[in-house]
Amino acid sequence: MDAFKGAMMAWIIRLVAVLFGLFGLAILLLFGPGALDARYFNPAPPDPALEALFADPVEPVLTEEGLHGAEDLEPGPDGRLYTGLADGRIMARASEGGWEEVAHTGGRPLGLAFSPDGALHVADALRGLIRLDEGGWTVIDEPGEFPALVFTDDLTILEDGTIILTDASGRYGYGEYMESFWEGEQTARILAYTPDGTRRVLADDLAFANGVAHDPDSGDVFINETWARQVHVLDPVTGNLRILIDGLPGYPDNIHWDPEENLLWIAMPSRHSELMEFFHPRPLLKRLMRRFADVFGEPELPARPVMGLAVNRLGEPVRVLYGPTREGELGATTVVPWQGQIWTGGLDRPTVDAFPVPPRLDETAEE
Ligand SMILES: [Ca+2]
Repeated sequence: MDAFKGAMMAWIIRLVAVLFGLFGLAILLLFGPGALDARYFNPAPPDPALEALFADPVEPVLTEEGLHGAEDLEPGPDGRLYTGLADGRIMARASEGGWEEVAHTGGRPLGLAFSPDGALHVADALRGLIRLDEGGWTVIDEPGEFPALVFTDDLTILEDGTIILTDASGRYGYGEYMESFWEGEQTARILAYTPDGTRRVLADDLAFANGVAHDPDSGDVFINETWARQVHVLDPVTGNLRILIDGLPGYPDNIHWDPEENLLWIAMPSRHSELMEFFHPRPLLKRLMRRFADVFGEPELPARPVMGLAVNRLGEPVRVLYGPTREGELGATTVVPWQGQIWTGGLDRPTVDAFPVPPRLDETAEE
């Protein structure tokens, strides 16, 4: 009997040791060195009615080469179309065609905007918020460690000269956006710079605030949260946010106000990832998934066709731009109407493309 008791005790001790070992391993995987700092994040699922709009792809009518990384396109006060490239060049295109280098930021230009006095301003991921004058570039706000600018992304300039800027993350800079996405971190800020030199945080704790634009007639400022797949209307005085459109089928990047039609064009460089969004509200599981991906490779990313959605002031869809899905191609981060066509470029696309203006959804419905 004593021999049996002894064997039983030894067995229990081994079981407890194994359980402790497994528990220790789980703690190490979840919280040990290199663990993903996953945050709880639970964005609204894509709206099926919005997803259904992206069904019939159209081909571009123009594809212009040699323009790698045209992250943002911006019509200038001189009638030309402007963009910044991955190598730092600022390019301009006249309506009759042909791109010309007009400046070089020495960094990585992302969002472009012109102030009421006609000066080009750039949200440069490496140089911060900069302005081009006759004498060259002036740095308005430098990048650095948070609370300095970390991921200077996009800007719009109001009629009174106030610059509204997005800093997409307080934790990750340019080239690290997938880390921000994995974590589901929400440290983006909207900053306002008034002409008297005051810098103010208008809104913070956002899930990768990226595109910003404004409607000069209503004074509304629009900003988006890329990971939350939503666009907000921002009060530029109080910083108050209200949702303009939610449940987008992809991750919004740059947005552009079209004053001729009073529409906000939203570029979505990627469809939403069902896998990642399953894990976002389950941070412990996501930490384990990150370990799994470290060993077995990254999960496949969703398709990245050109996707643009134009909505009115009520957030109702009015026009949809949907390009072909091509193997290995990355999506469009900017979708802008210019000279009777819709122009697109992308953070990591080699070309700038022009598409025919898609029909209005309200007209299609009446047919
Ligand atoms: Ca952007």
